[in-house]
Amino acid sequence: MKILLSAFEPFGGESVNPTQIILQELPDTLEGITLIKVNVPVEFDTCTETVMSAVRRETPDAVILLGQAGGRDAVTPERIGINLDDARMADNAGKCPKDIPIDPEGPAAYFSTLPVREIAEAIAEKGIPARISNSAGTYVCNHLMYSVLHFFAKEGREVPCGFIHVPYLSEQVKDKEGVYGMALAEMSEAVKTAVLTVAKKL
Ligand code: PCA
Repeated sequence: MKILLSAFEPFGGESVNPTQIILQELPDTLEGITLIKVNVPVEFDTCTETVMSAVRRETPDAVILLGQAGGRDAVTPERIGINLDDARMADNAGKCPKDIPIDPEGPAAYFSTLPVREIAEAIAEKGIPARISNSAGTYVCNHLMYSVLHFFAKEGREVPCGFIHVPYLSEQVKDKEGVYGMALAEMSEAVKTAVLTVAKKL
């Protein structure tokens, strides 16, 4: 069994993105599951193709996309990706779309095809803060979630796919008063738990 995991590069003035560090920490094989790790630029125009070319090459059994949602206080499997780009700040290529549909012909939204309830509960059972999120935002993470789900839907492929946001790492909030940070060990455990929860259902 193969599960593709994607991480984003740092953005928004941060020098790290916790998702990249999580992927570096995770083994290449987890309880017999091969983990395919993909590093994705924080760019509206290139993120989807980066993931889809890895999907075509590796034909994974499931796809788990990861991103940072600084300011959240839990690991949050996303329930829904919407057909909208509306950036508050430029992406890493300098692009700042406002009120633009991702695909004018596409449906308004896609639900995650990952078991989001089971993932959130399994992570919370380990004592790590986790809950379902009902909005992945309107920035690059939502763009990637919507676009990859759209590809699978158009191709009629039933590959479970979805997005999980993680908070800032503890190290990232040292200079941010009152902002939640999570230890790397907890985040890695959360992502491992998500992988095993998804794998159990395949
Ligand atoms: N988080 C951003 C984009 C990259 C990332 O890690 C987002 O939530 O859209």
